[in-house]
Amino acid sequence: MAEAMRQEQAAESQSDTPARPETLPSAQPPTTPEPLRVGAPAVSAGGMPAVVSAMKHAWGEMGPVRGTQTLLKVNQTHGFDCPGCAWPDPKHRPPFEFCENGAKAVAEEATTARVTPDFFRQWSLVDLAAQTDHWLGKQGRLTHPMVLREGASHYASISWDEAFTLIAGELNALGSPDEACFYTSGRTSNEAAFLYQLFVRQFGTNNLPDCSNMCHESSGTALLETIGIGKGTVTLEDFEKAQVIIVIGQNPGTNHPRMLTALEAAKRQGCRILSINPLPEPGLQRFKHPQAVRGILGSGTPLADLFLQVRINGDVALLQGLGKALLAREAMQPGSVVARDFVEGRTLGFEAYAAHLDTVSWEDVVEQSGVAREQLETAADWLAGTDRIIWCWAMGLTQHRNAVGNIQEIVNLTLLRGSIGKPGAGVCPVRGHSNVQGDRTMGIWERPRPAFLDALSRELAFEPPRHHGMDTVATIQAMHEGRVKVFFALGGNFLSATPDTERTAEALRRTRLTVHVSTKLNRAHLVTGKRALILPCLGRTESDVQAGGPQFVTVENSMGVVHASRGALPPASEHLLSEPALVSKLARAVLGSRSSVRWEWLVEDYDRVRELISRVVPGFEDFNRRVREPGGFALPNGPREGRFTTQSGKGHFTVHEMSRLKLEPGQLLMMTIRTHDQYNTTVYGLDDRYRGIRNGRRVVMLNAEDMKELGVEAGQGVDLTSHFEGVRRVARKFVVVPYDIPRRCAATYFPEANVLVPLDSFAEKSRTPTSKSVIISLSPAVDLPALAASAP
Ligand SMILES: Nc1nc2c(c(=O)[nH]1)N[C@H]1C(S)=C(S)[C@@H](COP(=O)(O)OP(=O)(O)OC[C@H]3O[C@@H](n4cnc5c(=O)[nH]c(N)nc54)[C@H](O)[C@@H]3O)O[C@H]1N2
Ligand SMILES: Nc1nc2c(c(=O)[nH]1)N[C@H]1C(S)=C(S)[C@@H](COP(=O)(O)OP(=O)(O)OC[C@H]3O[C@@H](n4cnc5c(=O)[nH]c(N)nc54)[C@H](O)[C@@H]3O)O[C@H]1N2
Ligand SMILES: [Mo]
Repeated sequence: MAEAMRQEQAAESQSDTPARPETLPSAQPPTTPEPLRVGAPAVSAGGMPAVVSAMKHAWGEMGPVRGTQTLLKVNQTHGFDCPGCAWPDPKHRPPFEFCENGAKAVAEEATTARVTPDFFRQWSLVDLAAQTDHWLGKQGRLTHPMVLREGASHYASISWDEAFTLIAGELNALGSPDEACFYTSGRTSNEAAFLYQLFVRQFGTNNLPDCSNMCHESSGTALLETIGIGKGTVTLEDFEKAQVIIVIGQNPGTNHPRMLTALEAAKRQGCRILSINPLPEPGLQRFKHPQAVRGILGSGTPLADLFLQVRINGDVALLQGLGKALLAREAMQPGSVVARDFVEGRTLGFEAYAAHLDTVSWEDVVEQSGVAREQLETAADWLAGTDRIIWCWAMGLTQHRNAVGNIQEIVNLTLLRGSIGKPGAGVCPVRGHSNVQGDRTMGIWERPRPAFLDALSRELAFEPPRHHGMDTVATIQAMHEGRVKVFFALGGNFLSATPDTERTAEALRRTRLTVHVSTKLNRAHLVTGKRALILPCLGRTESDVQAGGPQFVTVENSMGVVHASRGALPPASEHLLSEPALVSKLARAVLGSRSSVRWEWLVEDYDRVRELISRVVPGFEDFNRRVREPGGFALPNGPREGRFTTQSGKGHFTVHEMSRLKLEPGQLLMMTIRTHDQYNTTVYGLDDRYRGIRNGRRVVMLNAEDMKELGVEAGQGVDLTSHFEGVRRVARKFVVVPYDIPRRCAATYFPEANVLVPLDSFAEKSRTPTSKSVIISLSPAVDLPALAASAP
C-alpha cells in the first residue's frame, strides 16, 4: 500500500499536465506519418500473400520458434480454440487449421512484448491517450494489476487482494445493486461466464450488457420469435450438401476466412453461391486455399456465381423482391415453389405474408434495393430450383434500424421453400467472437428467461433478481445520467466498441469506478471513472494451472458445438489470474458470507464448475464426459431437428414494411466496417489489403459519381458530420477514396468512425446500434498534409 502510494506520488510529480486526458477519443492522432496508398482491390483472397502475412505477424510478435509451435496448436483436438472467430472446426483437421487472421489474433495474444508497472511509471494517461490504438496494442501483454487512484495521472501497481477489496468497497456502498453494470466480451469461456453471471445475480442485478448487444442481438431476437431458438440451425456438414448458399451482409474473406474453405468445398459439389453486399468483397469473388498446394500455386476457385450489389439497408426490399418473384412462379405453376405441406402443417402466417407482398411494387423493390429486376429473377430461379439452401449473414444485416426485419425476411424465404430442418438447408448467422454464443447459453443476458433463473435458484439456493437489467445502450445512458456508478468489464473495449464515443467517454468519466479485466492495453483503460483498475488475465493460448492441476475451458462455436480449449504457452506473467479464478476471488470479496457458493473450491478444478453448469443449463447433461470426446458435442437445436420451439410449435412468417431511404441533398448513408488488419478495436496493422487501401484507416469510400456531384476529389481531406434527430456529430480528417459502392452510400472503418454513430439510434426490438446506417454529410477538412493519398 505504502509502496503504491509512493509510486503514485512520484508519478504525479513528474508531470505538470492535467491529471486526466483531455484528448477526446475521436481526436486520435493520424495513424501514420506515411502517406495513404490506394491501389486496385485484390482479385482473390487467401493464397501466398495470406501465408506470408500470417507468418509475418506470428514471427514478428513471437519469434520463429515460438511462433510456429504456437500456430501448430490452434484448433487441434488437444490444443486451444482460435480466439479469432466462431467458425467451427472440420472433423478431419489438417495440421494447420487456422487462417491468416486467426494467426494475427494468436500472435497479438502470444506476443513476447510486456506492459509492466515500469511502463505505467513512464507513461501518464495523458501521454498514452495521445498514442494510436495500433501503438497501444503493440506495447504487449499486461503483467500486473494496476490502479488509478483518485486524481492520479498514472496507473500504479496494486496487489490482487487490495484490488478486490477496493471493488468490494465500491459495490457494497451502492444504494442498489442496479447501480453497477457488468459487461462481457465474447471471448470469455463458458466456465468464466457461468461463474460471472452467478456472481452478478447473487450480488443482486441482471445488469449484464455484452458485446452481443452490438453484434448478433438482432439475429437472436429475430430467430427466437420466428423459429423458437436464437441461434443458427445448420452444421458444417450441411455446407457440403447445400445447392445454394447465400452470403448476405458478411465479409468472410476477412472476418471468417476458414468459412471460405467450406464454401470452396461446397462449390466442388456443385453448389451455387450468391453474394449480396454493397461492396464486391474480394474474399467472395475468388479464393485460393492458403493451406493447399492448388491454393498457393493455382489461380484459385471463383466463389460467388452471382453478386447482387444491394444499396446499404436495401435488404428488406431485395428479400421481398425475391419473395415476390417466387410467388409469381408459384402462381404460374401451383405447387412448384411453395412447400405446401410444410407451410400448411408446420408454419403460421403465410397468407398475411403473401398478401403483403402483393402490395409491394417492383418499382419500389428496384428503387430501394438498387438491384435490377433481372438479377433478382435469376436469384429467384436458383431458390426455386432447390430446397437445399443455406442463408449466411453477419453485421451487414444486424446493425440497422430494421435489422430484425432483415433477418425475419430471410426466415420468410426459408419457410416458404421449406428449407430448414433438413440436410443442406437452414439459417446460419455467422458469429463473431469465438465464444459469444456460449456466453449467452451460460446466462450472460440482461433479459434472462425465467426458466434459467428458476434453475439457478433451485441449484444454488438463492433468489436471483427477476427484473430485466440494462443492455449496452441503456448502460451508457444510465452512466451518463449518474444512475450507474460502477462499471466492470470482463474483457473487451467498451469505450471504442460502443456508439457515440464522446458520449460514452463522458458516461464513463461520471462513474466512481471503472474496472477492466484485460489481456492487452486499450483505449478503454484511458477514459475512466474517478478510480480505475486494470486486472490482467490469462489468454486462450496460455496454460492454466489451478490447485487441482492443469485445466481446460470450453467454448461453443457458431453452430452450437461445445468443445474444449487447452492453452499451452507459459503465462505472460506470474501475476496473471485465469478468468474463472479472478471471478471467484471477486465474488468472495464482494459477497462474503452472503454467498453460500464454494467459490474457491469450484475453481480448484473446472470439472466442478462444469458439473454445476450441467445441473443448471439444459443440453449440458453429462458435460464433463461429453466434452472430453474428440470434437465435443452438439447442443440440442429444435428447428435443426425438425421441431420449431416457438410457443405455437410452428415457424412464423412475419410482415415488414420496406425501409425507405430518406436523404437530404448532400447526405449519404454510411456503414462502418472492419479492415483486413484488425480484430474489432484491436488494430494489427494499417492495411486493408483486399480492398487495396494501405497505410491508413481514416478513409471514406465513396462512389465516383457521388464524388463528382459533391465536388470532392480522390485523396482530398474531409470532415464527416452525422445527422440524427437534429444532433450533429463530427469526425475530422478522413481521406476520400473512390470505390465500387452504390450511389449515395459511404463506408468508413470501425472504431475510428464510432464517434458518428448516434447512441439513440438502434434497431427495433434488439436495440443494436445502427452502425451500418449512419446518415452523414461531408465538408472539406483544412490542414491534412500528412494524410494525402497517392494516386491509384
Ligand atoms: N479478422 C477479423 N475477424 C473477425 C472480426 C474482426 O474484426 N477481424 N470480428 C469478429 C466479429 S465480433 C464479428 S461480429 C464478425 C463480423 O463480420 P462481418 O459482419 O463480416 O464484418 P463487417 O466488417 O462489419 O462487415 C460487414 C459486411 O456487410 C456488408 N454490409 C454493410 N452494410 C450492408 C447492408 O446494408 N446490406 C448488406 N447486404 N451488406 C452490408 C459490408 O460491405 C461488409 O462486407 O467477424 C468476426 N471475425
Ligand atoms: N461502428 C461499429 N461499432 C461496432 C461494430 C461495427 O461493426 N461498427 N461491431 C460491434 C461488434 S460486432 C462487436 S462484437 C463489438 C466488440 O466489442 P468488444 O468485444 O468490447 O471489443 P474487442 O475489440 O473485441 O475487445 C478487445 C479487447 O479485449 C481484451 N481481450 C482480448 N482477449 C481477451 C481475453 O482472453 N480475456 C480478457 N479478459 N480480455 C481479452 C483485450 O484487452 C482487447 O483490447 O464492437 C461493436 N462495435
Ligand atoms: Mo461481433
